[in-house]
Amino acid sequence: MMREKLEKLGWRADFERRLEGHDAGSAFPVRVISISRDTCALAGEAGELKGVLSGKFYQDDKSLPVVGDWVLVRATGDDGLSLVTELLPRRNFLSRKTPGKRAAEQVMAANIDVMFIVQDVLRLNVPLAERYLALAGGSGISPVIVLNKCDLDSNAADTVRDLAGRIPGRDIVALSALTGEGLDAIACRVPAGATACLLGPSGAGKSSIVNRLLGNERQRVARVRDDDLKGRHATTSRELFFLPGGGMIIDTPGMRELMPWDAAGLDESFGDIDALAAECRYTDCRHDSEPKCAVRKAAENGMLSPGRLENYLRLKREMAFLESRVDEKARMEKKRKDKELARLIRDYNRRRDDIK
Ligand SMILES: Nc1nc2c(ncn2[C@@H]2O[C@H](COP(=O)(O)OP(=O)(O)OP(=O)(O)O)[C@@H](O)[C@H]2O)c(=O)[nH]1
Ligand SMILES: [Mg+2]
Ligand SMILES: [Zn+2]
Repeated sequence: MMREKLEKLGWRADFERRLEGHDAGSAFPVRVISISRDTCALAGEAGELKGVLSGKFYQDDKSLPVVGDWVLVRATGDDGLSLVTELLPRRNFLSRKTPGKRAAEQVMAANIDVMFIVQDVLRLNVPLAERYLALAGGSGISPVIVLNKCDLDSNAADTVRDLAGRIPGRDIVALSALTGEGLDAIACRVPAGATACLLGPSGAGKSSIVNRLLGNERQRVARVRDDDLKGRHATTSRELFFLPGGGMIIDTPGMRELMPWDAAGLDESFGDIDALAAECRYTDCRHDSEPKCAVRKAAENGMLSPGRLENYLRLKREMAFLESRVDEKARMEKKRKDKELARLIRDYNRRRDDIK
């Protein structure tokens, strides 16, 4: 089938298999651009569409589509709305623990190639950057650290050099969304058909970057010295934009807290520590006070930055705590289901006895 238009939206030839079993005559694939309370903006072969989610998405545990997802829609009556009937399997996705106390997963965006971790160069927070890197680890999404507002910092080049030393082997770019300097580094990392996602704290300049790339003021940005906006987000929902070069970029609201959901990403993004750990005497070494710990030794020798180790251990502890809470939740859920099943069987037997 000809899919040129869809390929521009990020459709891959191997996605065709995901359509098997669906009636191609009535249902067709489109990509989710944005989601609001009851409708979503979609893009497909016929251009942009407005959709509503089928009721089945609201039944328990079914994952809801997010920005970047591919879904199947069916044209509905004359209200101009398409009915979203199916969520197609994701190539990958970015997810975190929902903010607050609940131990639940929140998928932020799906089918992503590049993740831009944006920070204000004057407020660079390395542990936070490492957290974001852990989010990308293991997903096949290439992370790029973006230091924005370089127009405000005459020492930006030193900061980049210093950062490169602290997180070796990472892609780092410095730019200014205000002057446009260095912005090509963003554009060239999002070639036609590729999808990028901007993440980072509020006020880092994510929406300003989008506006610069688009050449207009599509996204609302916080006004400078607007103290009213302190602690609030200028951007409140996620949205996918089409870049002039044919790539796509998702703007997201700033995140106050970031807790990666998948522990697998952690070891991958701290590969240096993982490699050192192989030399520890105990395979289950926690790099705490165990004898012959290669990781702690490296930190003492200056081979490994103590700050990096500390951040790794903190993240590791947080992830372990989160996992234990998820396990606990699953255990409670199973108990509830088992009880329910036992009740159903009891009722069934009772009714059968009544009939007899
Ligand atoms: N000097 C300077 N200011 C910038 C630059 N980029 C963004 N700003 C300013 O920083 C403030 C925040 O920018 P936004 O683009 O709204 O930041 P954001 O990351 O989208 O923030 P949220 O939407 O709240 O997550 C605005 O006042 C921008 O004008 C830059 O490169 N240089
Ligand atoms: Mg914004
Ligand atoms: Zn150890």
